Amino acid sequence: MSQKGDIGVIGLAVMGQNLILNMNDHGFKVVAYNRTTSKVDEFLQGAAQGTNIIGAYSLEDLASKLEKPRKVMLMVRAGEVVDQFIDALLPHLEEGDIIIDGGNSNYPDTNRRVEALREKGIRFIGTGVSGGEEGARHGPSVMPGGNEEAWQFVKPILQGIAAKTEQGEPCCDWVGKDGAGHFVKMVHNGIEYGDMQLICEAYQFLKEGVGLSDDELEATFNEWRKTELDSYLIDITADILGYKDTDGTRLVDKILDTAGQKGTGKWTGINALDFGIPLTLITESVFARCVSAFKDQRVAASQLFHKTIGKVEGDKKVWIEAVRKALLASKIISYAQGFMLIREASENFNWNINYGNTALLWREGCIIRSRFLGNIRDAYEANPDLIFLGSDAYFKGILENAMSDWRKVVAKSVEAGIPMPCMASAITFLDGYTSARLPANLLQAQRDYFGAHTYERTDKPRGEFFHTNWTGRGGNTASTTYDV
Ligand code: NBP
Repeated sequence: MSQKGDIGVIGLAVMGQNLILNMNDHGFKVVAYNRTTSKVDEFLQGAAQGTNIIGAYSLEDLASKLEKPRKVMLMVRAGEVVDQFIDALLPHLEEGDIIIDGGNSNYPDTNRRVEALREKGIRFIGTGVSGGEEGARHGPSVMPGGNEEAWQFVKPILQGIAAKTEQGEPCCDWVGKDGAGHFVKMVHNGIEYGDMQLICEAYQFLKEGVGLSDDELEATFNEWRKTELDSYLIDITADILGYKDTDGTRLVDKILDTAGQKGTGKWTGINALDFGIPLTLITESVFARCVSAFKDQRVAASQLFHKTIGKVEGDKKVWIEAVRKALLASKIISYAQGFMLIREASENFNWNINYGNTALLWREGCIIRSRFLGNIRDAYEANPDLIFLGSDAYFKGILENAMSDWRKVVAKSVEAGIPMPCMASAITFLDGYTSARLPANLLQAQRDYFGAHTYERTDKPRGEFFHTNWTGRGGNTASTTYDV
């Protein structure tokens, strides 16, 4: 072999194979390896036939076929397998070589790996890759973070294969040090959960409440493609709603109503709780999947409670428009919450994440790609310190314009007995966030009553704490240890 490989990829499942083919299309020479080495031959004789892709049959073989500094990308199952491959690779690598983990790793693992490998002279990148098979093959959204020294070496490859915006900008840029890339990918997945659940709530309300026919539903989603809701998930929903089974009826109606999950939505919710960020919508969307999984319990409870859904009376067209506005407004809240979480992590870990750039990374290539992300990018470019996305003039305008319809839809869903956890949580969040005064005065009084947790007073400066002996039986000592 005359010329050495630009990059090695380990893992020849759906993501690995397609990323390799994408790299090859962009002129990079790729060395492919897989634990089960028969898959290397299958790949070379199958999808990779006629390309410049080279096979490797051991990690030593892989390392020997790579240009230095070596760049090795792992596209294997996240978790222990990544650590196993790192350990197995180390004897074959030299100082300055680069390992890229492109799987869905949990960011604390990436934080740990960057540090551990830095000590060994190996530069580690943890990158989110989104867009599934199609994205991997023709342009994914790529969210790299980790050891910054490595970025210059992998940038041409990762930006080369990434999706591009209409203006030709790659949906791939440096996110930040350590696990920043994987954190942003995790939030991306959480947002995906929220977007999907919001669409499902709109679908159920219109189908079972308003009583739209299959054709009307399909037409509605096709119309929404032409609005600010224009996005990949609305596109595929329109397609799914139109898809007919062999007997001519809609296939979607025959699909069992239990949703699976792989954990990244849950991780997002757990991190929101850890960071103290009210990521209500995404967390509700994870719980909605949990409720859906209780199929047998739900069937039994529906009989026990004689559950029916009330009819939503009124002009169908008026309801469709109200639901569209409620969906759009709720989506703004979801992204606003997601960016609050990213900001909190960025400040906490000193990642220095550029929020406008993050929106750009998701603009194309990934599952949440949408026109809307272009507006988010504009909002953060205009004001990088924007704390709440809904305060940006464009988004504030949409929220205000949607407000009365949004309330009407959520109120009607409660009246009709149609579950709407995400749209309801979105408006509830906004009501709380825009309330200058909340009932937490009473809450803090309760805490002080039973646990002597103290309170601040509206008629005294912030930072002065008071304790009251509410019953006359307690002492005057405040608690420093009892936390509720
Ligand atoms: P999988 O997540 O199914 O992983 C398959 C690869 O992992 C194969 O190369 C397999 O080798 C290897 N592997 C496994 Br499984 N167990 C192993 C072990 N104990 N030791 C060594 N190798 C092992 O592949 P994927 O769906 O292509 O995803 C790759 C990564 O990208 C994952 O982290 C995934 O979460 C992430 N991701 C996937 C998607 C998607 O749409 N699928 C999208 C975005 C990100 P073998 O062939 O020898 O079994």
